[in-house]
Amino acid sequence: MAKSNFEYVRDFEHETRCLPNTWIVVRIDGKGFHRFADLHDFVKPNDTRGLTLMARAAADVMFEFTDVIISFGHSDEFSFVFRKNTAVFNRRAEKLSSLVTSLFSSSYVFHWNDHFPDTKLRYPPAFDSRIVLYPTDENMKDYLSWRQADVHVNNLYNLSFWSLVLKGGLKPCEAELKLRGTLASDKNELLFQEFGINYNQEPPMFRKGTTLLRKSVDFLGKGKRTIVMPYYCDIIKKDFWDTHPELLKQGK
Ligand code: DGT
Ligand code: MG
Ligand code: MG
Ligand code: MG
Ligand code: MG
Repeated sequence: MAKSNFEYVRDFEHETRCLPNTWIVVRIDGKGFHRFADLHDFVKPNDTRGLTLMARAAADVMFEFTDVIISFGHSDEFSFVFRKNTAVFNRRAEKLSSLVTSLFSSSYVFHWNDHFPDTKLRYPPAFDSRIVLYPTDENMKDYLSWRQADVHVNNLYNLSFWSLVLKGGLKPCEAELKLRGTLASDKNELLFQEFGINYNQEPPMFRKGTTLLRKSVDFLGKGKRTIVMPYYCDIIKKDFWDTHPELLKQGK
């Protein structure tokens, strides 16, 4: 068939290929989840229903994209790490980023009722995404450590803040003032002295975020099945990578 006169518009299209031999990280983050969480009565500061729904949607992304070797999330965000030499969609950045995000979003909505059986979804949530490339294993591990360190900082602050507001009767601005300039040790002390909370005994999911790994397990004696397993452990220390040596090997 002859080409139409309009064919030339294709030449305006532009695609970005991710650099070869680099870890590809796609990170999604909920748009305006401050409001979304309020409107849907999320428990403050951590709502187990919301966190497990995020992990459920992330697992769907891992079922679809088998080159994701590890994902990590907390709050309204999740990071997906594709193995260094993945050839999925010829490493086209827009394809990867848009498909991960749209699958994540639709899965979040799809499974909403299972996690929030008594809460009607008030509007369709949206997620943004970005792609970051990391050339070395060390860079990629540091990226994940950075995200987990963020969980710790935010969670300690949010728990202190909401304890002061919800249990201590402080106004939000008073709680903010009280916490300004405090160190982690001060917040630990405040939680313990004023509210009897031992921070280290808070649920690991809240303190450490959710790490999803692919694991091969025996399936009712009918051979091996690969499943996506949640872990709520430290991923900053070297120990994590020693315990799961296959990650960096699969990652190549
Ligand atoms: P953005 O990402 O710039 O569009 O704006 P936000 O509002 O999504 O801000 P972000 O991503 O920095 O922070 C996540 C917000 O989501 C934060 O305000 C608290 C809320 N959120 C996430 N998980 C929970 C939860 O389990 N419980 C409650 N109450 N809020 C949560
Ligand atoms: Mg933000
Ligand atoms: Mg957000
Ligand atoms: Mg966020
Ligand atoms: Mg098409």
